[in-house]
Amino acid sequence: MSRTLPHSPYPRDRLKPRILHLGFGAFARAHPMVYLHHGLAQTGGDWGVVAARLNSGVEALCALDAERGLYHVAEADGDTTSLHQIGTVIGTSHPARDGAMAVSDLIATPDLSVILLTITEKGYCSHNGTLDLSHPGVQADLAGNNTPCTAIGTLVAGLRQRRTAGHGGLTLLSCDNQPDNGALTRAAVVGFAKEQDPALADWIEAEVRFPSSMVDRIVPAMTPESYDVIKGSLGHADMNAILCEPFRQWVIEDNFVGTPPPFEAGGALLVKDVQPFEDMKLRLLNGAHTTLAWLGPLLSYETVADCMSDTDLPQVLRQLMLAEQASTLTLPEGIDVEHYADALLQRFRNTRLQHKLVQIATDSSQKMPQRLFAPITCNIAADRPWPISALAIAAWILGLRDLAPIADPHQTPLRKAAQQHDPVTAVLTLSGLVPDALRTDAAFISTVNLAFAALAHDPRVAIKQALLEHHA
Ligand code: CS2
Repeated sequence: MSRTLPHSPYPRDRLKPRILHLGFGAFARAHPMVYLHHGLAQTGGDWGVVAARLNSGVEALCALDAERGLYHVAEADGDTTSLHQIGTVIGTSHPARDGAMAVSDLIATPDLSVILLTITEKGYCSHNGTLDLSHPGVQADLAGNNTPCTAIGTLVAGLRQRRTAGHGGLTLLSCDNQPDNGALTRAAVVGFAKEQDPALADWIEAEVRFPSSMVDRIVPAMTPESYDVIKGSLGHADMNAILCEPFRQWVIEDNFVGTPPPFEAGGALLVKDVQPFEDMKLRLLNGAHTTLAWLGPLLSYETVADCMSDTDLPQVLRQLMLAEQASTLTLPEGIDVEHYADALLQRFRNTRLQHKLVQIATDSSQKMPQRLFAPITCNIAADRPWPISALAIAAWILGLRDLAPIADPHQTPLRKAAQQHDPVTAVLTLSGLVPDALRTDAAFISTVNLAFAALAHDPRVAIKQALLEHHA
């Protein structure tokens, strides 16, 4: 299938299909594959990857096949661009090209040990930490005969085949930005299996491990300019390449069936408890991202780095992180949160990334709960002010009302609610969106309403006012 290339720091012909990566997009190329690449270079081994997607992206997988899985990752900041040729992918799979059961067939193959997931928040088809049985995709997969369309249905179909083939369990490792993503994956997979076959659900609970993980690397969607940068550094085009920031972090719960792939040798941290790392990253980095994604357009900015050149926005983020989010966290041992926040602000200033706000704003209804609603709930309980978080939510509702539509699984009801006479109440009381404790809290709604009115009147003044509130 592949041969050792002069550039590969490990023999590619030894790699076997031991890892399946479901949802193989830009982040997969730039994050877990980079860890595996460096790990294999350190320790060797046979940990090859089959890159799979279920919906869009069959062309991207074919393009990867045409290069025998090889592609480049460019890590860029300031004047520096560092290139790595990644050789971990040994094959690809897509149901539209290879047959409806291609991916689940792979799950049942004896060499397979780990399934990596980057299927985005909505891919888990879950609500409040459990499988959403009213989700149309879940209903279709439960009604259908073995030709799943959701990631969860595909995983369960594959695990059923694996059990029948007698190959034993494996590890399902979520790499999506969700709190307790291991437990979430487990609940969705086991919940789905239970609906079909309780004995299969028992087998999964006994044989499959679901470690949680915190992933961090800023990987913007590729643009013509980023392909040009890569061409400039490489001397030729690579349409499979990815440009990202130099920073990367991966904290993984040490909970694998058998020996884990050499992620640790590639720089990952294996720990007993991921949660403090997850919460810190989701609230500080992702919470700040979501805040910029909606406040930035009100000041006519298009990228994260543009926002960082603003007179007020860097301070808005610092206050959000340190005055509103940090106090809601149990920090991982040894972390200096001011240092962490300042390092994040520095990462956001990376002008080489062209990280579009609209990319971050996508699927906001799936991101708000862990990034903003959960910390607001803690702040309300502790009687602490949360003026920047209120602005962020108000800016989201204003954007839903006034901006061109941005993809979101709840786009239709959200946009309809945002056109109502009182958009804040209409959006925040939609069912299944905001946690009940907030949805029914009149003080929460009126705080966001005030922020909304201020932003709609004059975003600059509203932002300056919110900044002053922490000093009041
Ligand atoms: C971003 C993340 O699009 C988004 O929602 O906040 O993709 C972010 O860039 C990564 O989580 C950084 O690790």
